[in-house]
Amino acid sequence: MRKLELHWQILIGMVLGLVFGFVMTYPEWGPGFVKDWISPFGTIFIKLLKLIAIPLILASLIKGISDLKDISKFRNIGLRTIGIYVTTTMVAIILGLLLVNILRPGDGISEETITKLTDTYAADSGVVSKLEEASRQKEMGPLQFLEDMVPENAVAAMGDNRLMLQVIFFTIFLGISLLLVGEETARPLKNFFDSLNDVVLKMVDLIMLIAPVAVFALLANVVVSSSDPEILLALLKYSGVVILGLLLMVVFYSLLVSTLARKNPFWFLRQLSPAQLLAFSTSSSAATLPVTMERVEEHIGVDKEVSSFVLPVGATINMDGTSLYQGVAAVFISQALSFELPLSAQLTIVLTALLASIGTAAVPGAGMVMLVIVLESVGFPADKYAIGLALIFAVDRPLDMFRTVINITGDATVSTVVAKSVGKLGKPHVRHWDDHYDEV
Ligand code: DAS
Repeated sequence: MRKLELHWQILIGMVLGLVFGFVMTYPEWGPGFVKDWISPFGTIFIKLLKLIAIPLILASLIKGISDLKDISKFRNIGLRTIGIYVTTTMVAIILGLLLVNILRPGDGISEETITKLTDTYAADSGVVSKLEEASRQKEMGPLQFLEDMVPENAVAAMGDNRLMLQVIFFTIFLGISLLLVGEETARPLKNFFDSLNDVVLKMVDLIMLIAPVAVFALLANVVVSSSDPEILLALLKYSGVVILGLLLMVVFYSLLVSTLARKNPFWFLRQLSPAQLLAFSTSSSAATLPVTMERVEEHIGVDKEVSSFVLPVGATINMDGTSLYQGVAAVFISQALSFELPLSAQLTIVLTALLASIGTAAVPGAGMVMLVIVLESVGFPADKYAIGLALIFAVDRPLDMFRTVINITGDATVSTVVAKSVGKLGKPHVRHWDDHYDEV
């Protein structure tokens, strides 16, 4: 029998994980069993993916830059990338604000629901830790993110996934210097990174062998840790607005892929789907990055000279799903607590949600931390932050899964569009039965 394609294997693992998780919510011992004996397999999988993210960025970015031959091309790719990233994030935020103002999900929240949510979550350790992290972020100066980009110790930076931007900074610095010393001198180092790149991509393939089991464990754990149905029902409209916005972002990306990259958007989304399913299961762009890179390079045909820069940078600073969510959540909380936001405040949200999504770490739940920065920017009363986060905490993890899918889909879309614009979008290395449908 033809081996099931990767995305079908992952999808089956996810569905079985959801079913198993629901079944395990009934027996008293169920949730504990899942957390103790099932969930670790998901955690191990995420750790394996993060383990190879840094070596993969290092190898593919060095190879990508050194293959460029001259620096002006790299500058060209960099400027186009940042420009399109900012544009797609602005579109996401404005789309989110339009939907939340038209559909007004916060108006229907009853007083007793607000009280129940506040009593349940305002003092929850998850909310408290996010508030503490947000206040640390607020203390930083406007150029702190630039300062943080420069590592003091390259090896230490590679030891911590949250410092991915520092690894990217160091690697670009090394890659450009490699270009400047001339081909002869650079050759041994270039050969080393070329072969390291191929070896690490093989490691991605090996790790993906356990993906179906891992996503089973991850989804089962999400289900047993989710909140009670009544609360979820109260937040259904809010969740619906976020998910509707995220789905409309997929339509937007499909338009970009078909008009600017001249690729069939259905073919594009199919090739990307294993990375999207992993993003959904892990809620982490950083953990998904190695698979996003492998899918974009090997299955969509984006040249490494583009993907090796655009995707790692995108995983850290381009979070369209998160920025849309922050726009919707900020206005939803204001509506629910009757704190009216004039149009000027909503325009402020466009800017602060853009900056907040750039500052959001590529790890689960980070988007909610930066939401406080957005709330503060529109003068939301500080003594109500905990209540505000409590209102949306119950559905934050499921929504994080959806917005992370959009985060990586946006990155893959921009890398494909930029590659096409600089003539670096070729035929996929890995042939698929439906590849002849790729051109529009
Ligand atoms: N989970 C984050 C990511 O990895 C996004 C978020 O928290 O909003 O993309």
